Amino acid sequence: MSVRVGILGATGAVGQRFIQLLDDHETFEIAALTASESSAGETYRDAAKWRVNTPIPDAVAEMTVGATTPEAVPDDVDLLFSSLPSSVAAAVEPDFLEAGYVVSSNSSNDRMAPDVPLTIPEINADHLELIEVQRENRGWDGALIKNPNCSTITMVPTLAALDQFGLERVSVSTLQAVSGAGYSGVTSMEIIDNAIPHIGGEEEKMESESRKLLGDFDGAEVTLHGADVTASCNRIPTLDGHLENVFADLTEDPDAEDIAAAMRDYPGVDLPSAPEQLIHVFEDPMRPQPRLDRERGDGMAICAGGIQATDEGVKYNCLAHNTIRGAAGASVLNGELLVEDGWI
Ligand code: 11C
Repeated sequence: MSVRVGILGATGAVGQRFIQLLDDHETFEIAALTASESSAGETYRDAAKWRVNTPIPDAVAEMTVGATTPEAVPDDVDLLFSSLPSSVAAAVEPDFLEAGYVVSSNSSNDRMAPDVPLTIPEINADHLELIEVQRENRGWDGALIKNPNCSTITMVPTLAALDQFGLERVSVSTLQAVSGAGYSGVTSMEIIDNAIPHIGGEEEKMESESRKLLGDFDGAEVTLHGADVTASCNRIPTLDGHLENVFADLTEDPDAEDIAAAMRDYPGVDLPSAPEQLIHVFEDPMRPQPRLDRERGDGMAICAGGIQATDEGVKYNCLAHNTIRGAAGASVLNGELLVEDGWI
């Protein structure tokens, strides 16, 4: 089966990752690219200012970029991936949904809307059924599905593995790569020999999105998970890969080996972009490290290490590639889930 897809916001940092990940994809064929008005009409090669570390795929380089409107996207496109800035996405995604498109979006608007599935296929694929509620509420033929913020995706699979021990409270402190800020944000050169102890809105996203992802869905609504989640988010001069230090209180008292086994054994899913092993657990206390470990599972795996069970709770580190597993790869995986579950 071949599904024709479009990318909204194709020239940005995440848009470029979409193009890289969709090159030679077994199901998806890129059929439309959109960007801001100023790029519309240009070839993708001219519009993109390509910065990904593989060449622009030939099939895409000479495609003409369209404006980000439903009229600019061919009718036979079945699925749109969105990496628009959230303020733009909030304004234009509804136009595409009203026009009947299914949109798998990385943009942060609407992630916490009660009728929008916020999904990581390995964690809460069942939440996709919220699309029925969404269509009834909003009256559109299309469907909107979101993936979470990259720092949330890095941590939540490890929390899902711990939940069998009774997850009560989570504190996390992040060390986030500069690529999370996009090309127009903080650059690596600007923060060399430095760290920035604040990322606007990031802490709130981690705190709320985690609880929605881990929440129970009864067919009509998601009840947020009862654990308290508190986050402190920091930018460091790493290019790609968010590293996070997690402290978790559990009702039970598993030892470090029980915790490692729970993470290692946490099941993956059978989708084309899913890693065979979702969580890689390291015993070497010097790992995971962004530069050494972010490409595991083609950038789609989660890494964990430094696991210690103490009287005060459990502590460990986790890591994921923020623009692959944490952004474009997450949306592609959700697109694959939409196909697998028959929504496309
Ligand atoms: C960062 N996590 O590293 C942000 C970037 O909500 O998808 C992604 C923001 C989002 O700055």
